[in-house]
Amino acid sequence: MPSWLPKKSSHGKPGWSSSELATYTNESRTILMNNKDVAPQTLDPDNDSLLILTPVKNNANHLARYFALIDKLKYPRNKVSLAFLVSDSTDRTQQMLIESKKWYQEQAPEDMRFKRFDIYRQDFYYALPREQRHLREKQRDRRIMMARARNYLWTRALENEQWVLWIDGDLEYYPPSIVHDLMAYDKDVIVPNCLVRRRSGLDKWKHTVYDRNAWQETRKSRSMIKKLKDDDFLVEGYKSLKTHRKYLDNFAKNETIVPLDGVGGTFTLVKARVHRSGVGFPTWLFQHQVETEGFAKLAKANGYGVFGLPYYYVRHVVG
Ligand SMILES: Nc1nc2c(ncn2[C@@H]2O[C@H](COP(=O)(O)OP(=O)(O)O)[C@@H](O)[C@H]2O)c(=O)[nH]1
Ligand SMILES: [Mg+2]
Repeated sequence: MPSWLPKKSSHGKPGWSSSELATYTNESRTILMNNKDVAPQTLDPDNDSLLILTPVKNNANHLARYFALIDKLKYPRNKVSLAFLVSDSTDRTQQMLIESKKWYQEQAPEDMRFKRFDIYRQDFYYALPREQRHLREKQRDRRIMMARARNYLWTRALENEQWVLWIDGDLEYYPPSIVHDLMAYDKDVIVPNCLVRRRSGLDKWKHTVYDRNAWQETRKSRSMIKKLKDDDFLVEGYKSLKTHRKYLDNFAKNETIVPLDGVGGTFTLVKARVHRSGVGFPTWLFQHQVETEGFAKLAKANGYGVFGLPYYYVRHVVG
């Protein structure tokens, strides 16, 4: 070993105190100890760079609005890269993305060009009729498939970006300032509250939480979890399975930002170093969860902070 190399990194996370470590499970302690000496410096940092990742499957009907929203984002274009993973699509999704890429990267005015615009294709041969996609018995397979898609996407697309932003292809609205707004909290993982808007009268709209995957454990949910078998799988939003979690619409008005234990993927800002340290989307049960909630649990087990904004809204199409 060259003598000039430091014996031990003086950067990165400070050592974990034994009282801090005592609050983690054995599994989490092992993960934490593995990551404790990672220094945050890289040779080619691209400060403020943002990689937007979107998995898509038969998403053609939503793509025009997807790009209209991206175009409204107040974030320097030359700092933004886009990457899509198309799977199992039978509609025009892939063709439309190829046309969009040509427009943005070759024909559009310079100031509309993205730093990168990548389209990947990977089929998983998983067919699930859209109207069946919320049946409880389909969730384990469906969410594992989504986890595979997300892992495929970030492991292929992530270069030296500093931030990763997951945006689903079927959002209806988010505020143009959202990227700066979320970054300002400087959290490892942060999500706004994803709502859906339904008509409830001639001129009336009713907003309810769409994404029930953003939650905080409660005393009741923890004691429910203690009684589970190792291979029991948890999902939200089913009357037949009460998880007793606290969702983003269960917080008081003054609770602007709250720690979470589960997140969804509709709009999720992640510091790229979280993914780079190996935290992806479990395709196996991790603490009874897979995909995005498994990701949140895994991030927390690695010592990262996971947060939600109960009163900052984005909107999903009626689905
Ligand atoms: N690449 C890929 N994308 C998918 C797959 N399934 C869903 N998607 C996309 O992932 C995002 C979330 O899926 P969606 O069905 O809207 O989930 P929901 O809103 O939670 O019901 C959307 O952009 C979909 O187009 C898949 O198997 N592969
Ligand atoms: Mg959706």
